[in-house]
Amino acid sequence: MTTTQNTAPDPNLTDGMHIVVDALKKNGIDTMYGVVGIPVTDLARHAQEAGIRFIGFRHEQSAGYAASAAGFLTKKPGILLTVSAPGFLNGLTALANATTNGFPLIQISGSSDRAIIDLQQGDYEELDQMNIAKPFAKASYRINKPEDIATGLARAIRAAISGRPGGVYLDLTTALLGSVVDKDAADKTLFVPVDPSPASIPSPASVDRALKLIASAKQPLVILGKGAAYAQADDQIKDFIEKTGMPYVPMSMAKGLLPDNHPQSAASARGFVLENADVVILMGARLNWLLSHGKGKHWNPNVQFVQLDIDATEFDSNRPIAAPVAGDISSIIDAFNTGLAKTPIKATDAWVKAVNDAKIPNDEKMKVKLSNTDLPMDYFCALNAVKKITDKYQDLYVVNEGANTLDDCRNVIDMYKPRHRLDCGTWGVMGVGMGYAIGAAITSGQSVLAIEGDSAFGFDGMEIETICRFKLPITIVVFNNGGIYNDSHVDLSGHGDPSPTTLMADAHYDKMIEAFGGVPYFVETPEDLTKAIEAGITSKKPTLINVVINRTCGTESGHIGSLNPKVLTTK
Ligand code: ADP
Ligand code: TPW
Ligand code: MG
Repeated sequence: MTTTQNTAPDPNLTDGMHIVVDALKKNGIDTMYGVVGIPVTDLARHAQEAGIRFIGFRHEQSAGYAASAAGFLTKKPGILLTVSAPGFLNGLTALANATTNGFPLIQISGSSDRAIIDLQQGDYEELDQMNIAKPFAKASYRINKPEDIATGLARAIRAAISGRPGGVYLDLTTALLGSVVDKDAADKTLFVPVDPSPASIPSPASVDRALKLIASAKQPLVILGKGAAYAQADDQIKDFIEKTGMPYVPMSMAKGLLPDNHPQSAASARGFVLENADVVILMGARLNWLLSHGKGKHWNPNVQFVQLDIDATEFDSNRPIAAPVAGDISSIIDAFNTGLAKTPIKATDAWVKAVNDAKIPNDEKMKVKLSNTDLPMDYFCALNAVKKITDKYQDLYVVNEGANTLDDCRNVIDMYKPRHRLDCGTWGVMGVGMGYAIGAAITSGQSVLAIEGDSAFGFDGMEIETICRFKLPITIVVFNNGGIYNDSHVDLSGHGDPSPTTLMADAHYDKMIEAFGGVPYFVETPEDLTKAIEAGITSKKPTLINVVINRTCGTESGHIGSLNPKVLTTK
């Protein structure tokens, strides 16, 4: 293949940008998320012309979150397109977040002239992007030659979706994008990788060891993680859990894998089951901070773990795993379901009863909290109003971020469908809300309800313009308690500055969406909140509901105050 300078249109010629688009299309990529500028503006135009949707954002970070949500929901890598240097860096947080959460994402970025970058001679938007991306990505590649475009994309796709999914960086230089080559020769380079996410079959010995350990348990427990949700093995998992009768607890993004109102859900007896389970089956869930690393007072000191994970390096990361099973969840659960004939497993009546008994007082306490109707509303009062809608419209996608807004919502709002809840995830990151909501709306076409703290919403609030521009069926609820965690009202500055946690409690976030033609609501009562949400999700019109929340009821750091270093306290 010969490379020449840019020339006038000639049907026998093509260029780097068109080859990229052709390669994406051939690989079934139907949507790109991003922000354009030099050198990728025409790449987005060509993609659109070729029938790939281009969802243009106001900030690359949100575009990256949207693409990674699409990746998690569909098992196909989401595509983020960014410009060089600052655009690339704005997207990098989303790339790192995707890697941390195990969401398949490919960030494709234009970059400047290699020769000038390498000698640091000050090119326009000069940055050594490929090397900077490496610690934040599963893989980081640069394509330098037009004949390597299809190979580069195939490598990126394989890295994003094989094994533990994650973020991949793909660097496209300006010279590559602008290179002009023979079209026939370029077409011949295109290909689709065969079986890019191969099944990973567990060894029979590991399956046998795991089933025997579970069968020996007196008080077994399943913990479902977002790896299990991602695996799309919903029916097999349900079958295994129902056949064995074991109680289970879903991690937040595994909620709905089995409906939260399933009789075997032990979510409301979480403390009790963690303290008492003698064998815990981690199904696509890591023993990270979200599970207190499997150690300490929250856990039965004699607990043994069975861990099902596609990434064998995960085992023993926090404590010894008695029965590791390496493989993909679908293949493992198939093997488990078959193995039950030889090694039957059935949770005992005594254990099931103990778990059910432990749920009763907690369910009662929750009922009392939800019945509070004092104004201004606290989180539970407001969430009870939201729950009326989420229980009625069970297909609704729910996006959720904040501190109290996150923790209380996770506990109150039941999910009924797999992969319908997206939240702050492994990092507890703020600013994912609008991106995740857009990714969910674009991939599903269904209504999305984003339940946002007022601080969380502020990180990416400008994306409501994107939501309105694309007329997406997204209803945003902003729980406005005037601050991060709460409005502590303490002025330690001595000259009238707001406190570090204070935001504007009297703000009208609803007015923001008016600017773009969306539907605004300002609500102060649970009745009005329920009505506004129902109107929003059934009309499918972009809607923003500012909910006045009691300024003092939130706790600092939500439910993870224990992780907050406090040594010498201030006033
Ligand atoms: P959660 O936050 O819900 O507890 P994590 O993100 O900590 O979940 O853990 C998910 C785990 O699932 C990761 O260790 C990842 O390697 C694993 N995983 C992801 N996809 C699959 C799959 N298809 N099969 C098996 N394990 C998977
Ligand atoms: C990227 C730190 C954790 S929770 C939170 C912040 C800023 C906001 C909590 O206030 P919000 O919710 O959303 O109003 P509520 O209901 O408790 O009042 N920057 C990033 N990520 C994180 N996690 C932070 C800062 C933080
Ligand atoms: Mg708040």
